[in-house]
Amino acid sequence: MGGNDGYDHGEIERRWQREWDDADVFRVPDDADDPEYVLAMFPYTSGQLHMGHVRNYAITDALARYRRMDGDEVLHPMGWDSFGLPAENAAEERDTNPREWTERCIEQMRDQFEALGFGYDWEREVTTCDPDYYRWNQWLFNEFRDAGLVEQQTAAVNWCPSCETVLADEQVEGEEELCWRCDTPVTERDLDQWFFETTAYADELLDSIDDLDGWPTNVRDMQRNWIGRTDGAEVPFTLHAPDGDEDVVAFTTRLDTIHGATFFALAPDHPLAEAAAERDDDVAHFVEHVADPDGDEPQGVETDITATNPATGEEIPVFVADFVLSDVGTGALMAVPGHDERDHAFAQSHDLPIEQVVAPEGDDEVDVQEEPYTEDGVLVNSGDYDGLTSEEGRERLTEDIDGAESAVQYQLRDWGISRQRYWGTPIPVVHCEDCGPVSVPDEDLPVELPEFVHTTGNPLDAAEEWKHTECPECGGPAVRETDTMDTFVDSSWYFLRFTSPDLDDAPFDVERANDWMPVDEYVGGVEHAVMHLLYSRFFTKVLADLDLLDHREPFESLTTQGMVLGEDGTKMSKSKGNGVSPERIVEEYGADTARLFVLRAARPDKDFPWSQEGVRSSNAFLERLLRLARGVDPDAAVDDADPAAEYVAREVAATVDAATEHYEAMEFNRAVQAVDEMVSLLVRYRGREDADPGVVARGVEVAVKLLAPIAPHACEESWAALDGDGFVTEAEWPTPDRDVSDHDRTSRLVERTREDVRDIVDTAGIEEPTGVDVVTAPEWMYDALEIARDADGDVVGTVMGDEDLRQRGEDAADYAKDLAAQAPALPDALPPERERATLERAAWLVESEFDAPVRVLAADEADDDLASKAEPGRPAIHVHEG
Ligand code: ANZ
Ligand code: ZN
Repeated sequence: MGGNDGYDHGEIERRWQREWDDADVFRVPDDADDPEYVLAMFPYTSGQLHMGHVRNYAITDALARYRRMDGDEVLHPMGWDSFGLPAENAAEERDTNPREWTERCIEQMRDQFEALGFGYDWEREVTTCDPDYYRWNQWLFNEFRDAGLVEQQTAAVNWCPSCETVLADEQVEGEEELCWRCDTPVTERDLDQWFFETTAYADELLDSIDDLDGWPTNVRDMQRNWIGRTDGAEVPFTLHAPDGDEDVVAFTTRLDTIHGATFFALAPDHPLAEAAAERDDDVAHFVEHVADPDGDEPQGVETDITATNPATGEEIPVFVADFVLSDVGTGALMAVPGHDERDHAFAQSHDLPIEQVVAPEGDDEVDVQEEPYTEDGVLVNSGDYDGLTSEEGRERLTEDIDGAESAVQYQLRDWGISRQRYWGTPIPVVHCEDCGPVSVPDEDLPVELPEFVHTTGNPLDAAEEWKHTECPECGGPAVRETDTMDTFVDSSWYFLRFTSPDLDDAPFDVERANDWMPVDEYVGGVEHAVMHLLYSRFFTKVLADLDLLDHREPFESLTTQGMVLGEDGTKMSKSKGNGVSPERIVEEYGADTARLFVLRAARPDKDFPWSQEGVRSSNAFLERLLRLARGVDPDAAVDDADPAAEYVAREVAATVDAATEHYEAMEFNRAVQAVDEMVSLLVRYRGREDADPGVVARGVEVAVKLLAPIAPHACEESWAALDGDGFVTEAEWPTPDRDVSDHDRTSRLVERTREDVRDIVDTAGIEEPTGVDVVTAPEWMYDALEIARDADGDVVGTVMGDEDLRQRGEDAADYAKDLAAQAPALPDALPPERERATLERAAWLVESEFDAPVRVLAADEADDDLASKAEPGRPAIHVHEG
């Protein structure tokens, strides 16, 4: 067994992975007493893990392992987000089919996960492209449809000509509107689409963000912005068209400006605009050939319609304009050129009147002919309303104008889930000429995907046999829906499936889901901050309303992990060649090193650059721990009569306390740092002749437990060397065996004293110290300090008001003045006995640093000169030489 004193990470890691597996240590019971749900966003099955994955999954694994050691039953599952376009593209390129390609990817990724030693309950593996999974997407679609939350709409959709697919707004990127996958400019198409009515939940989705205390602020803000609620008013204008009058409602955030509404505008596809286009070639030409909602300049054309401004009674012209969006508000707006940028630009180019109806508060003058004044202010040129503030104006006008009422508008749209692609969940609908779109009954689910065929269009369209079927309602001939679902449907409820993954008569077991949900800690990339999280929240709320769940929010706490950057500090990418392959790192240094490196480099939410040096030092750290564990006598008992032993034992207890707090805060980097410092102390202490082997053994055992969630294999190996019972993975999390509430104060005292000794040695240029005297202050000074700390303002008076201190005369008066000068920031010193005991216990550190004996003396044991320099919390020091 030649490898026994080296660190053969490959052998160690494989062996412990096998042992965990054989002992089923990561299996979790269905019904837990202390359920804790730790979840990482499941990966898309690309076939390759990158460093970002390693980080993501190392974070949840460390947390899950910590919670397990701390006594919880932890659900920490893994699955595969395995539908989606790339599989289809890969299948096209490689002349295979998406299923085979995906299955191969899953195999590879599972192997990589296993090599990294992540503790998943693989019995709960969930694969979204499995009919056993996606049939429940279909079942849920039916439920949602029955509940009135699914609709079909003909809609202009974003179309990527290269991917041949519809894109959600969120998948169209930047001002140039490029496809998120292939960067091709996106065009528009009209298609029949299926929608989930997310807008029905807009208010709740927005309002309950306030309660998501465990979410990062930026994600909460992104969700709020995405929902985009604007408060305003709806106000009807009477429009006079050649074929009659009609009231048209406009949405406005600035009803206070209505006296300045000098024209009215309709979206190009507003019914009245379409009617006008039929009467007027210019309007028709504009609507068909000129209108460009994305153009820089607002464009429009005047119609033969006029409108009455309900506030002024004036007749104003009505335009069809491309900056009026049909899916915003009511598709109609009152235009106020004096106070709105676009309206102003439009008025200038069409020579329309610009009127000021709001003035800045105070004496500032503005010229709205030059530039619109867009802030709130005081109403002017508004008749009876002059002098009101904008706020007051809005309120009063909402009350006074006939038909006006407060209204809100959302940026959130219904969620279009139709994709004209093969590799997704078939939408469970058949189209019948007589009955229209009919849901496939639950008992006929799943609607399985037909065999994949290579075609330029949608393979489902080409699957003739699959496509033609019978109408479930009338039995007549019908055609299957050939669209598949957005893969965000799959990921909107997978966290529920993990609670009962094999259930075959429902998507999840309601009772189990209620027990485990909500997910206690969810960790993943910030790129999912909007859609995935919003859709999951939407699903959860709908399921709650369908009585399938008792919870209305899926994720109690959320961590969005930062990026692993290349060594050059920029994003890792193939083209820049600054990427690092996890496989290679695992091969060369081991899984534990990779995990330790990514967790100690930064807090989970921060970016950090890759560092070869950091990898090497993580590896060296583990090797040192292992060596230490192999070198201690595990049976040695603790004999802490000795002050140095007591010092080390206290540091160990304090490290347990600190590291536990860091784990709770998921600050694994700080936990590692605390253990690192403790291990260094143990190594130094063990080098002493009189070191207590029991204290060392206890310290090493603690270090191994504290690091086990992060570097589990090396810690199992160390645990075995320490003769630990069973697996460290299943060991109990340590608790401090001593009171550590004083630790901040004692370590400050020790650190400061050591620094003072160093300063003296340096400034006096002492080459070989032969002894160090550490002298504590006389007791009366501690009394004085305590009185001063309680003093209310007059420090000198209060201190000298004490009979005993007054008798000390000048010494006491001087010290009182000293304290008065420092107040109110007076030192929080330990009581004299505790200060002395602390210094005695730490004396060995100074002894080993300077290789000279240390005496801790009370003031009356030292010469007066030296003693007079001591203060509570700051002993006087004398270094002997020669
Ligand atoms: C009159 C007005 C006066 C407006 C003023 C603004 C300033 P936000 O705040 O971005 O949500 N609007 C209403 N419907 C629209 C549509 N279908 N397409 C484009 N713009 C539309 O936008 C609300 C404002 O956008 C509304 O308030 C309306 O213009 C315009 F000094 O009404 B406002
Ligand atoms: Zn039918």
